[in-house]
Amino acid sequence: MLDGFRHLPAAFDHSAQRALVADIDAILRRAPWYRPTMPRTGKPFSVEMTNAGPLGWVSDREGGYRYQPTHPVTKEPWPPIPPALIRLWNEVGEALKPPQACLVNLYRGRARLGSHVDRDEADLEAPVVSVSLGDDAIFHIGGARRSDPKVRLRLASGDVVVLAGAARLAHHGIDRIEPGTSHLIVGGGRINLTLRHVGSAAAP
Ligand code: MD6
Ligand code: FE
Repeated sequence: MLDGFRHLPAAFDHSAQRALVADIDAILRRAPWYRPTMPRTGKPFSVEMTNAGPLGWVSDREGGYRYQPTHPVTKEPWPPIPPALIRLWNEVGEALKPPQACLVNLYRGRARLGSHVDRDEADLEAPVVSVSLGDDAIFHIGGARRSDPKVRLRLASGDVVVLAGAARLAHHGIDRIEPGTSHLIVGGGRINLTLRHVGSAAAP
């Protein structure tokens, strides 16, 4: 069931985590947090988001889930993906298909991310690679069907998750974060960086 799922605990040590937080601060100066809304209902996400890379993942009531080259509020291009994340991709991702989008998720308080499949990419073959920073999170992953049995695991700061093979289209999400388990992020909370190759149809 979880063929292609990899959890690499502590892939980034504390100083590498601090360097990633500095990279995120630089991204935020050009592409501030915004709160996406659900397609059709317009219900706000509990997670705030921004992106880096030629494309960014966005969602709103009118346009739904999609990739676009500009920030939905500032209308500016997304800043580049930090080199440390390109290196991570080249180590654990698909070297022939570069990462085109780095989604940055911020969880504070009771923020969560419901069970979903990452399938807004034109190319669903390349793996999806993520890095967790800050507070621990309870992550779940199941199978191709929403009703498939799920396993839960704790993602800590510096952990990397890879969804490849069969796990690429598995349902997964964040049940909750555990506030106060890390002091990495000023103001507390958790940041997850998700790297994706989007594919030709959506490329700029
Ligand atoms: C999160 N992660 O950890 C949400 N998706 O905050 C994801 O949705 C995710 O960690 C695809 C691959 C890895 C992930
Ligand atoms: Fe996901």
